[in-house]
Amino acid sequence: SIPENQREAWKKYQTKGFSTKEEFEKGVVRHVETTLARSMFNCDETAAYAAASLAFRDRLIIEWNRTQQRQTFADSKRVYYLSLEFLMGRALDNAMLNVGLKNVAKEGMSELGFRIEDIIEQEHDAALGNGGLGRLAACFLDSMASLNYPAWGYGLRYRYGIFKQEIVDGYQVEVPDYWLDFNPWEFPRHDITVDIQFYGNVRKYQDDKGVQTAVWEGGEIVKATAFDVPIPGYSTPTTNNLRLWSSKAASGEFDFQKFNSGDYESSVADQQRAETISAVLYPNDNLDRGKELRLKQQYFWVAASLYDIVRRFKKSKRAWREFPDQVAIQLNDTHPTLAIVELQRILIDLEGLEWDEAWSIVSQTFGYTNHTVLPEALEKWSVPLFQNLLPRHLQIIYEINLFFLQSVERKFPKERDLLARVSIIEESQPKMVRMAYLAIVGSHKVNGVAELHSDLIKTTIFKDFVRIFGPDKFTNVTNGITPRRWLHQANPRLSELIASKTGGYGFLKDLTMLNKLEQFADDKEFKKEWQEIKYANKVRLAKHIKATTGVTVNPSALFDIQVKRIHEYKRQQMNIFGVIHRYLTIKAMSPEERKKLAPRVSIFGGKAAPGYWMAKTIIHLVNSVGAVVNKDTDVGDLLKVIFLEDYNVSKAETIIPASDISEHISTAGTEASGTSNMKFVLNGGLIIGTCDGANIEITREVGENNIFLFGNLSEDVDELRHAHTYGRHELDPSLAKVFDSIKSGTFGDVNSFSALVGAIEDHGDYYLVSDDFLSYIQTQDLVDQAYKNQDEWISKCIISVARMGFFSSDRCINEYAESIWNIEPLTPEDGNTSGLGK
Ligand code: 73E
Repeated sequence: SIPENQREAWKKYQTKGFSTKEEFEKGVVRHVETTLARSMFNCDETAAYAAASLAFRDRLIIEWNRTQQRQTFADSKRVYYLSLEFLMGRALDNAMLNVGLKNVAKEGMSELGFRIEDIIEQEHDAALGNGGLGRLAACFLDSMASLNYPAWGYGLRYRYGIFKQEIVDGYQVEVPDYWLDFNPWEFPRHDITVDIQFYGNVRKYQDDKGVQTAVWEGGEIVKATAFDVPIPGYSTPTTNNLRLWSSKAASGEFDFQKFNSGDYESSVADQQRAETISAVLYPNDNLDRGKELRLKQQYFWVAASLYDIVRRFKKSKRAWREFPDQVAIQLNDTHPTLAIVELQRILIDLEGLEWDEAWSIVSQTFGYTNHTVLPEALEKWSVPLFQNLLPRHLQIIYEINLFFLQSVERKFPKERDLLARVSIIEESQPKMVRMAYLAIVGSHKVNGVAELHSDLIKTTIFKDFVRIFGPDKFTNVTNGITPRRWLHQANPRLSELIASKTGGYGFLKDLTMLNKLEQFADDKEFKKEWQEIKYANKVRLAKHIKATTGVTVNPSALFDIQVKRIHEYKRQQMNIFGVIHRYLTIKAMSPEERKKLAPRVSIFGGKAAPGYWMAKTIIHLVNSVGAVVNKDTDVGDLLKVIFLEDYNVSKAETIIPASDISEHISTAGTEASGTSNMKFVLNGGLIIGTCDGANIEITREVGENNIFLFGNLSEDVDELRHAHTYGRHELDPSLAKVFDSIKSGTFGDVNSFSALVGAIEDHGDYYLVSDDFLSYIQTQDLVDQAYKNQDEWISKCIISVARMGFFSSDRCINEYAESIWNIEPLTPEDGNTSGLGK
């Protein structure tokens, strides 16, 4: 309804994004001179990064606006991905590559006197996540945009992301990650706010017709403000939105009443308490600690997101029953499960729907992804805590549970044990709300993240629910990774080589095209180039190692890498025990024998949760072993042990392309999927691993000859643990020798590591380190043998990469879209933006 003449004026002055080098440079200089108030005389690399990012941001936001308009106009179904974690890493390189203007930017920056690599390095990682779960969410955003799905991410705008890890005297020290000093990638939406209520009471009353209504009153209000982050798709104009919520006291900067009455301190305290909600990411991976502030974060984020989603739906003036045709909401683990309760509350308390009608809408809308079977990670909230913070929600949970248990009783009369087992409320002291059960009951689909994991949840933790709801409610969607970041961006030379043999960069949109590489597995020239690229990547990592640890490593040695969060179930302790075993073996050899050995660099990296002592002890042991081994002249280049400080997304982009072998050695049945396993293989590294998570599917794809599998199977784990408990547990002899060396003080203070050794020797060896140790070191010997035959090794690597097409997160998102969300892509008519594909 805008008059024609006004339309014309708008059109005439419409902002256009740059597409040439000249336009880019113009944008950069303008930002340096106006936005940053600098000039060519004081434009350092930080300022150049800022200006280049702002130039790209200008471009992104134009496509972002168009995408949002297009999606609003089409009015088709959207998916909302709710995740407490989005581990995005850096945005500039990704934006340049996705819009196809990296070369333009490179040349432009060069003319202005900067190297693009140095500019990229200026960016601070957006580290709003712990590990695999958060990075998966980030890969999904990239795929959803690249495939043109109308999709939004919703999360929290933490002021502090995951802590920075420093290693001081071999110990982990945590340093706060304040990342918001300068963040050009977010758009504050001070006009988009939602008031979120906490605490208070519920008053029930009956109206004239005898209808009962519940009113949630009192308590306190916190304001949520939206910050939008544009998510550019690869080689498409689609630019989706990631909306992050930030918390603030509702009454503005100060409570003026308190202020005027002289109570300045308490008015500031209120303010700070509200801001605490979005202040910090909980640094626990695969662990639930049940802290009230965490529940506050969850409700704050879920309530703001749902308000936003419902507001958007209501604009369409459709009937409520159409809600599930317009909206799909995916719950990334149980962290957003309150969304189920909140939508039910909105529908019955605020919109006046009947319970059953509301519940049918709710349960058709949600899908729940489970990411773990570890008991310590399954979320439970104490009922008293819930009652205090969210009194109305607790009532609704009780009602949901009542109706659910009634339906179970109808279906399975006389199975009283079953009712207790599946109740959303655990009858413990205090009572607990079981979030996974609530998520299952309130969703239409539940999925695991790799085949083994999806089978395990059906036969163990959610077995009863399969009987109740039938097997079709439970499904598998094997995880994937975005090849844009994890191949094209992290390993540009390999990407270019692949493009030269597969007919261009099409494989970045359809990763199965990698299969064209298989015909070059024996091509001499191709293999030489392949090897040169791997070597160059190793040289780059060796430089990083030298610069950060002072240790010189030989790039021709076998690089053996394990980088991931430190956790007993991931068994970094087994890796370092294996390294000690290798060290002892070398020490016992004659100089002649040593000459036959394959030199190796054992590289570790990863953060321990600040309160996880055993994980911190593992880090300390790795560093202590490194300190001894790296200066031992008997050993020299044959073995180096490195701990890389502060493993994060941007470091992963340097580390992963440099691996020869990487370790994915969790106790069978504990790692739901793993995703770095996929990244390593995609970058031409082989893996040593257990039959766990996605390793199994990787083996199926690449073939058993191209992977080093070892260890007990998940079906044997229970029995082995049982045997340990009843004393039938003999320590593996080679492991016993390793323990002897630790106990004799070879690696420093004996007491430091007694808990680590004790967990295996005396406390049941829950993660079966001793049971798998022999098989592990034998398989490592096979790795050594295989690596000596470089020609065959490279062929294995090429064949493996050629067969990795399945593990693209694009495949994964298409599966979600089809089998869970029921949404279609919305392809932009103009198909392509200028400059793409370059
Ligand atoms: O196996 C990984 C999986 O690849 C799993 O451990 C991880 O999710 C990845 C993506 O599917 C995961 N993280 C968590 N649970 N599973 C978790 C739990 C609580 C807090 C933070 C993270």
